[in-house]
Amino acid sequence: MLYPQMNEKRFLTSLDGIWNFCFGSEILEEKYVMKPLENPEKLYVPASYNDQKADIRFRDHYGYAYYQTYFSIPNGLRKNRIVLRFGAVTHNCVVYLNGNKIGEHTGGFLPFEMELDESVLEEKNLLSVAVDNRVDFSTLPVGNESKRAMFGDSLPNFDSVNRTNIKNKNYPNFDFFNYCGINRSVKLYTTAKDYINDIYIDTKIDGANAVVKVEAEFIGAGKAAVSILDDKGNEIVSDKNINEEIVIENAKLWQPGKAYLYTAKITFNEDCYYQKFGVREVAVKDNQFLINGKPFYFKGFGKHEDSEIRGRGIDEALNVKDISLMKWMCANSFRTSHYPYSEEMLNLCDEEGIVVIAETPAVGLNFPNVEGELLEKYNKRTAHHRQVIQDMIARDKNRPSIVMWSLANEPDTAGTPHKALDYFEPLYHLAHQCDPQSRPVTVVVCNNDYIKDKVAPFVDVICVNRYYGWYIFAGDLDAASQAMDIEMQYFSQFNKPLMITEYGADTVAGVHNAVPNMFSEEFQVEYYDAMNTVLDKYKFVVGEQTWNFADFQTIQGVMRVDGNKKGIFTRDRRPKLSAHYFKNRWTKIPDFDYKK
Ligand code: GCB
Repeated sequence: MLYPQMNEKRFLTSLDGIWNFCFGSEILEEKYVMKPLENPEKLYVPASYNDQKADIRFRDHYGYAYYQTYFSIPNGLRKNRIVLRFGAVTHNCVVYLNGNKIGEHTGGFLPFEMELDESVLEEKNLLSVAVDNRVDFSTLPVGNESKRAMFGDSLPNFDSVNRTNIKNKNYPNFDFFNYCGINRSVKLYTTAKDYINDIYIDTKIDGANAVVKVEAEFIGAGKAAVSILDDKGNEIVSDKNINEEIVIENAKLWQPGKAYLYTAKITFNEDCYYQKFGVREVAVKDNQFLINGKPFYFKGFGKHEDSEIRGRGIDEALNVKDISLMKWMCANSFRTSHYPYSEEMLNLCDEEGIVVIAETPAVGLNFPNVEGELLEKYNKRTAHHRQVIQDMIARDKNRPSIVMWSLANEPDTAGTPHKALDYFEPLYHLAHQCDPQSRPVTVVVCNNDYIKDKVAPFVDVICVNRYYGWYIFAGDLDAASQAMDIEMQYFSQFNKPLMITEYGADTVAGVHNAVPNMFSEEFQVEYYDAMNTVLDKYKFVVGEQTWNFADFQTIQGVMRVDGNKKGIFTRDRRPKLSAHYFKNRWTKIPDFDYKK
């Protein structure tokens, strides 16, 4: 799916701003979508609704919420194809225009769009969006079906409280706040009636030159042409055919930290699109991860899209700040844990040379034997997982920043190892097939009984989340180091690269101690230093990504003090001691050839 753009043939505008809003129940009610809302709340779009008001209903809502706005299309544009595009609505939604249903979407982290034709458009249009925030066994991320899972109270005395008296709410099987609503921009754009629907770019390095293949999908018949522009907008190759091999002489590579972007300009009848791309190759060879043929070392983070007030809503200034903090620390990469991030963040990574591992929202997966209603939900979830893999790759396939796809975070791959492998094997092949660049594919695992896991050694790069010294051997860094060492020895047999995609310790900014105790800033530094000493011993360990870049909000619970505090930065992006520790460490670790 192409990112919307304004150019000499396409018009683009945004519907972002203050919208009308109200809460509904667990069923979709037509009265909130057919006509203007009565006494609506005012809310900003795009942003999660949860933290926008000092009102607990917003934080704890369960079920549908309704958004409305008005727009008009200038008469001069109405002869064009008009498309309404949502960057992301979390989690499921149904869209209405002037009381007519015009679309729906499942899943909260990817864009979707719909054409608005004359049959639905009026002079002044009422746009209504019904948004459902419920997570359960059928959704990604996965919600718990049992209320008990949250309370942990299995005593019979609490039975009646658990089962009957508690109002319905979300029970996430994941450790981030279930921020919901219209989280990314809503845009309107136009194209000609015959148009460019999609573009696929692959590049190969051939000595000093690059060989570029541009494929495209058109709606309608006509003549298409491709030209290539350099990063200043100068045309360096002109008037080529789609699918023709294009040679860029003395090509500049897209490198981590040194991005260089070319643009493929595609024209088709009265339509035109400018697709940026980079010349870069990715490969896994033996136990190395190669970018442009050289062994790359990942230095960086697992992140979240999370901030005060906006929740999971897009904040481009924050994105700029985060990338600048990464560069300040000499980090080179992050993983879009635990869902696909906004296109705007990935555009920035393409421009800034930040290396990205792109993850689906498949977090909280397990593979129990289920029947009846749960089996139906399980099958729905499996189908949805296939769909999000396809849609994520369709959206992000041309991005040079993305070097690997993560199909899931911490599925229970050791509990039912054969079932898990049967589940992931087809998804692994699907991801490779969908991607014109066939990037490496991984599944991020965290199994205490890791020897049973068949998925981790099956995928292209073994990605492990590990909390020895925190959840296991809490506070005992000696035991933690030994456990980490034993696990690395075990994984070294597979002749594949491994990276630590999460490790960390909750750290309350401002808590200091001469003797490193858990939760203090000193402990976080000692913890990372102990773990890094082990990781540095192993050549096949090709990267370290801390958990987390910044403190983030989670569901309330005794394990979380106003959220997860494993950030290297606080939620408002102030460095903890460990930020200085990693800045010092990563300044000395080169992007390439760290472990010769
Ligand atoms: C994990 C999860 C991550 C959690 C983290 C933690 O393994 O992947 O979502 O936030 O642990 O802090 O417990």
